[in-house]
Amino acid sequence: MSNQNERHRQKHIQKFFEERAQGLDYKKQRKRASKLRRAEQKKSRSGRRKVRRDDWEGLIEGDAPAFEERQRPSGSTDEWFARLERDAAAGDAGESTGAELADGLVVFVTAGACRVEHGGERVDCALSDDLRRRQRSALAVGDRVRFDAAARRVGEVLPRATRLSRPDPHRPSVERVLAANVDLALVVASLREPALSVGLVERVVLAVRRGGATPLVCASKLDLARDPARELAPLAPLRATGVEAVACSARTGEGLAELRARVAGRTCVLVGHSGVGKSSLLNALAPELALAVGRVRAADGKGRHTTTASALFALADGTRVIDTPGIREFGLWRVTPAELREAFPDLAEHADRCRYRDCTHDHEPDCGVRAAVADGTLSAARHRSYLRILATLER
Ligand SMILES: Nc1nc2c(ncn2[C@@H]2O[C@H](COP(=O)(O)OP(=O)(O)OP(=O)(O)O)[C@@H](O)[C@H]2O)c(=O)[nH]1
Ligand SMILES: [Mg+2]
Ligand SMILES: [Zn+2]
Repeated sequence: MSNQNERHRQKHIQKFFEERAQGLDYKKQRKRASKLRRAEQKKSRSGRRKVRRDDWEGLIEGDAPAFEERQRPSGSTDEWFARLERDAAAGDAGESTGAELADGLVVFVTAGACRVEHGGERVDCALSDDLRRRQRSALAVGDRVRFDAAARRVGEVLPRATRLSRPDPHRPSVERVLAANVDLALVVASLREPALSVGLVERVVLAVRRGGATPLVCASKLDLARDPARELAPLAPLRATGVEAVACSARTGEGLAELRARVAGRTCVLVGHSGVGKSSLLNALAPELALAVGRVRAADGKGRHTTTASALFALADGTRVIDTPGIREFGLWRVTPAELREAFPDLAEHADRCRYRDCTHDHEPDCGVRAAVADGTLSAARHRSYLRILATLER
C-alpha cells in the first residue's frame, strides 16, 4: 500500500472513531460504512485484497438491523486460488516493522481496527487479516492484546479470564463477545421507563456467570418508583439465589455510594436494554466523561439506542467501566439445559420429587417442580421464566 493510501485510510479510521465516540446515529453509521466499503472496493480493483462484507458488519453493534446476510462469494476455483495468493501477498509480514510487540488493553473496537491503551497512551491500530475475519468473536473491548505500536497493528489477542457473550443477533451461529476480562457485570434494569424486564435480567445473569464474571443487578431510576419495595419484588427470587442487587438513581444519587463501593478498583461492564440509564449511571460515577444520554420515547417508554458502540473508560481511582449499546434481546450462547437448571436452584430444590432424574419440569408426568407451583411453595413466575429460557436453548 502506498504511503498516501495508508495515510488516507488512517484518516478514515480516525474520523470513524471520533464520530462513533460521539454516538453518531445508526443511519449515519451505515452511510459511512458503505462509503468506506466503496473506497475499499475501489482499492481492491486496483489489486488489493477484496473486501468482505464481514469486515463492515462489525460496524453495527447492539441490535440495530444488520446488512442483509452475506451470500457465498461467486467465482471459479482459479479465482479463489488467485485471491488466496493475493491475500498472502498482502499479509501482515510486509507491513510490520518487526519491532517488539507491546501489551495493550482494547478500549474501543470498530470494523478492522481498534483503539489500544498502553502506558497511558491510546493508539489506533489495524487488525491482522485473520483477526479481521473473526473479529466479532476474537476481539472485544476489554481484551488484552500484543501489538506493534510503531506499525499500529494488533498481532495477537491474549487468552481471556472472563467473557460476556451472546449469539450474534443476525447470525446466531457466531459468538459475539460483548466484553472481555471483566470482573463484574452491572446488569442494569430500570424500575420504570422502560418497565422492569426480569426475563432479560435472568438471561444476562446466566450469561455473565457462564462467562466467569460476577453479576450485580442494578435496579435503576429508583426515583421513579412509587412503592420501591413492591416494585423491586420481581427481583427477589433472583436475589434469593445469591445474585446481589443494588437499587439506585442517577438522578437523585440514591444508592450511588453503594454502587461506587462495589465497582471500586474493578473492571466492569454495563449491560441492559436501551434507555435503562447505563450511560447516565456512568456519568454519575464519573461526571467528567460527559457521555451522551438519550430520552426514552414517550409512546412506548423505550430507549433510542443512544450509545452505539462499546467503549472502556478508566475512572480516576483506576476503576474501569465498559459502557455498551442497549440490547433488545439476549440470546444465550451455548448454555445447556443442565446449566440452566443449576441457575435456578430454587426450582432444583423440588426436583427430587420428580419421577424422572432428567426431568425438564416442562411436560413430564409427576414433576415435583410443577407440583410445588401448584401448591404455592414455588413462584409460578420463576417456573415460567425458567421455561421461557429453556424453550430458547439449543437442545
Ligand atoms: N428519572 C430518571 N431518569 C433517568 C435516570 N437515569 C437515566 N435517566 C434517563 O433515562 C434516559 C436514558 O438514559 P441513558 O443513560 O441514555 O440510557 P442508556 O441505558 O445508556 O441507553 P442506550 O445508550 O440507548 O443503551 C435519559 O433521558 C436519562 O435522563 C434516573 O436515575 N432517573
Ligand atoms: Mg447509553
Ligand atoms: Zn420435574
